[in-house]
Amino acid sequence: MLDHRLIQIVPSPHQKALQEMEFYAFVHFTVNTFTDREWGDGSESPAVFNPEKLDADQWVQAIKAAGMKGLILTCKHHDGFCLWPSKHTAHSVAASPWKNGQGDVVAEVSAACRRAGIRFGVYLSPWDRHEKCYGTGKEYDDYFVAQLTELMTNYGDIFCAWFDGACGEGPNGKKQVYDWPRYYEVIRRLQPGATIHICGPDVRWCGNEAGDTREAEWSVVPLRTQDTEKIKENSQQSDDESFRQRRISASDQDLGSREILANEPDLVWYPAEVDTSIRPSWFWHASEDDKVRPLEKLIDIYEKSVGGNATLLLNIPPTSEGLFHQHDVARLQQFGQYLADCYGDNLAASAAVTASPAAPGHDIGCALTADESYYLPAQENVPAEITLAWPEEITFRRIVLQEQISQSQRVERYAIDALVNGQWREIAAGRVIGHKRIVVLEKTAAQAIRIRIEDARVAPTIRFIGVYA
Ligand code: FUL
Repeated sequence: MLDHRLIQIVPSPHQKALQEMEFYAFVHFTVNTFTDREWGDGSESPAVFNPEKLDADQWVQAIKAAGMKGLILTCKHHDGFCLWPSKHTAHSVAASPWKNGQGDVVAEVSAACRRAGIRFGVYLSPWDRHEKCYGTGKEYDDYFVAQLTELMTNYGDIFCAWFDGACGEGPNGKKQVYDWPRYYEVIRRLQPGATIHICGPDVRWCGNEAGDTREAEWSVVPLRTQDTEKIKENSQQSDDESFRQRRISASDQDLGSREILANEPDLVWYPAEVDTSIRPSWFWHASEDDKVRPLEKLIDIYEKSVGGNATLLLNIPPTSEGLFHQHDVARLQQFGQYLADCYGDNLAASAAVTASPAAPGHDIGCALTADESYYLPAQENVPAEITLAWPEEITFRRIVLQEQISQSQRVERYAIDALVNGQWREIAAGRVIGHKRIVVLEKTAAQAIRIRIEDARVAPTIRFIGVYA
């Protein structure tokens, strides 16, 4: 059954650009790095902050080697300590012994990113356990907006503002009602290309911090999952726990199937981001130097998130010296090598490819290039089929499919068959493709592969097909 209403919902240019980035780094760094804590309480002395060997180029080279395209720095975490010399507080690097108070971590990291062609983004915690005016309403909003303005003005192009929903008590025992629409306005005005994540309208939290992705991660969802008035309301009611955890929880498995969307009057493009750490914790703890997650686990997280229509935000915490630990660096290097080895050679390039008749200008050849062009069947009704055949049997372990999301998310069910000894056998099936689906298989030998789009909102777009050994 066709549904033209749903495909009216498409990403904004900055949402599309974010999904193209696919994989980017989180860097958790603050006084906690020196006090061995995960949440500072705001009473930490800036005197503890002294990363004597800080080398932002080392961080950036390590994340680049892993194939990441951006870096989001915790410019201020819940403890309120600012990694830049903010004019609006004394609780910052300016009061620390690091570089005799003359340093600016945000400047060093953003410059290193620029040098390496990596995009830079900021995490600024609304919850501030140090700032005295936290919980007073407009006074704190003014403070927060002033800090946001510094970050959005003084550090070049920013690709993302990441807002955590945690909303606990300030040093005065009070809780703040965040003025989200006001915060968003600052970002839209000063960095119109930036996406606003989590407590924001552009990118939604996947619902867990373990690295898990839903099997069907839809990008078109009901407006209620990101309505800003709701966000305000909820933050007023929230207890210690972050309200975002209640809004979209890991147990809400279906956020956007056609059944869910059927009676929703207002829909939005709101894609998922999976955030997780390379270690058990977000901040560095010497006790976790031998607990860097195994390569196999990282591959699994990557293939389910990036390959499951979500972006992947992987945290790597610098040590108290201001460097990524050698174990993390080695893992990132291995991971980049895996990506290059696994996805370097597309076997689809040597296949004879046929497909259901195409709409003019959208023949199947469009799905074999890495550009924006896409295959579009002439007929609106599914099923549509694409067959790739090789002169000799090939072996493969991964199949990559992409829709052209500028045309919305259309595919609702797909299946893949392999031709083995003259017989077609179904080897995979699923629901969502979206920006990217990575189908992970046992090593399979076949002479041909057939991709069947069995259900779609309207004629499906296929932007890319990859087959990898
Ligand atoms: C959470 C925070 O409380 C953690 O410390 C961390 O920053 C994580 C990414 O978000 O809500």
